[in-house]
Amino acid sequence: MSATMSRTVARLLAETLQAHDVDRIFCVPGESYIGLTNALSDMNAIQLIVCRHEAGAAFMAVADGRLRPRAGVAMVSRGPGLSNAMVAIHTAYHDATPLVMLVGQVERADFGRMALQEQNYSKLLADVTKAVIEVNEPAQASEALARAFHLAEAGTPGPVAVILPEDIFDEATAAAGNPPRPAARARPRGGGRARRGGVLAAAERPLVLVGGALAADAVTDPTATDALQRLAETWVLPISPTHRRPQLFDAAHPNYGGYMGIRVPPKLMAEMQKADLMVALGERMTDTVSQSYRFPAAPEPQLPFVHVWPDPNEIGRVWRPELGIACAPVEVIHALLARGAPAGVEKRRAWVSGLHAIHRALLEPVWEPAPDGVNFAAVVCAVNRHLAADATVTSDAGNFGSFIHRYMAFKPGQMFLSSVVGAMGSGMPMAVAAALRRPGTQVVAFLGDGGALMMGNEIATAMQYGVAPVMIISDNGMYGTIGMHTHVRYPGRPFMSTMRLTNPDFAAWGRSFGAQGITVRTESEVEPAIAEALSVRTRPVVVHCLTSALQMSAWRRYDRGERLP
Ligand SMILES: Cc1ncc(C[n+]2csc(CCOP(=O)(O)OP(=O)(O)O)c2C)c(N)n1
Repeated sequence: MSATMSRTVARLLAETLQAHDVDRIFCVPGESYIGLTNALSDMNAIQLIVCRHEAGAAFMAVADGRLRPRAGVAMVSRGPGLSNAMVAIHTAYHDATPLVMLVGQVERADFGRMALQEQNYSKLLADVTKAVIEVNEPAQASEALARAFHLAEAGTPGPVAVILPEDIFDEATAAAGNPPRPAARARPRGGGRARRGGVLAAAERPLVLVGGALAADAVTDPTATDALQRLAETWVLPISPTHRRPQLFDAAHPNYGGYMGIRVPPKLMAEMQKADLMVALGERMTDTVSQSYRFPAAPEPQLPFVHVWPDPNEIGRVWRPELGIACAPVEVIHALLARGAPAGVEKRRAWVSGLHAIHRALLEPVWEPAPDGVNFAAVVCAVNRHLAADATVTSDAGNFGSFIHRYMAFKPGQMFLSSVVGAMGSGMPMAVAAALRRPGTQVVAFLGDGGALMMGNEIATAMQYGVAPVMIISDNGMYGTIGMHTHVRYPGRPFMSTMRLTNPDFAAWGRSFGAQGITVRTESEVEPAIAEALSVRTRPVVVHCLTSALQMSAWRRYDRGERLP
């Protein structure tokens, strides 16, 4: 990218985006940045996906940031446009997903006057972004973008906003385009090798949690999950994928040590608590994974805790680790493989198989029919049977998701996408982004009736761009999760009526967009419906499941109030 030629700032920005490997931008158009859309329309290399809601556009960009090695990119208008996108930016911040948000702004001459839809983005975005970069100097537009990609992708990845005033796009500039900045990649230090290997070799009952940073490594380095499996086998380690990262380890592999999700079932947790070492390998660590800061206890873990995360700021922020390693988790896996397994790891065999046996028992497709609708377990188990080896599954937030984590046996090659921090509305847009990024593969979105009407409108975007995700909607007629929490915290108080939802016929709703619509009213209809839905592949499918509200989650049924194993 040369400095000699004069061009518009919009053209320079478009070329800089292309130089950063951007091939797709998700947007809802706005008058504040039409200069940039205009320039992008001259460049076939970047596809604009025009969405129906900025949250949808930004959730799609979040998904894209997980499906490829670069930040996802969304473009929204000022004020109302950005405000709509906030929920997805919040997810990117908590979930450590690289995201570049391009945001239109009022003209520079009007700054501070509260001009139409003007907002102070540094204030608005202070707690949900890594940086807000305001481009007030056209000559710095390209440099600002290069900085935004660098910051979004470096260390703990996250969202960066680039604020672009409406009047800069058509200005001529002779400024040079900025190429991408090479990522500085930390590796485990040689000196720490003995200690690292020593701690892991000595443990008799280690737990190894694998999370988001390893999922990111697996996108850049497809051998990462194979390497993890070899490490587990040779070093005799149990591997536990963390909350909403189930695709990192084959659930059927004998070294699978149990899913470390939201509220681990008591039997598995009791066994896990016998551990004498916990290694968080690319897991940032949250209240969810740590079972509300109890395992490991914050700030002083009750067992030696090794934290591997690509950012030293994060290690030691909440928990005091025994050992902190600031690098990509896959580097630690490779280093341990290169070192070779130490003598004596066989002593862990019984520990690994004990954890695995509990996990296998929990995976068993066991459930009872419910009196007031289809038990969603039946639907999820049917999807599990029909899921392709390279399928993508997305999940919105809600109790229906507990059935996915209890009954579906994921394996590497499959992809799982969700707002790890639990934002409703993410499931459908993420499915659209996955269907665009992984053409020809099966994409299944699980949604509650709450989430389906929050962001299910992006089925229109799927139709517009010719992709065919399958939406499976659990219609239990209420905001079930909140009903359950109300029932648990305030027993005897009404919740079924207060959390109730009046729903449309979702199959007919899907058909009105051009999708195929299927209704499941009884358990006997589940298997043929799912088999049909997953075989269509040519247009979106909506499977409307009339599910039980009494079966509150995969673990709890209202009429007995009990928690299953
Ligand atoms: C954007 C957003 N708003 C509110 C919540 C709080 N919340 C979590 S789960 C839930 C209910 C979800 O209901 P539904 O989609 O019907 O699924 P169900 O729990 O019934 O399975 C709500 C309101 C949230 N997580 N995200």
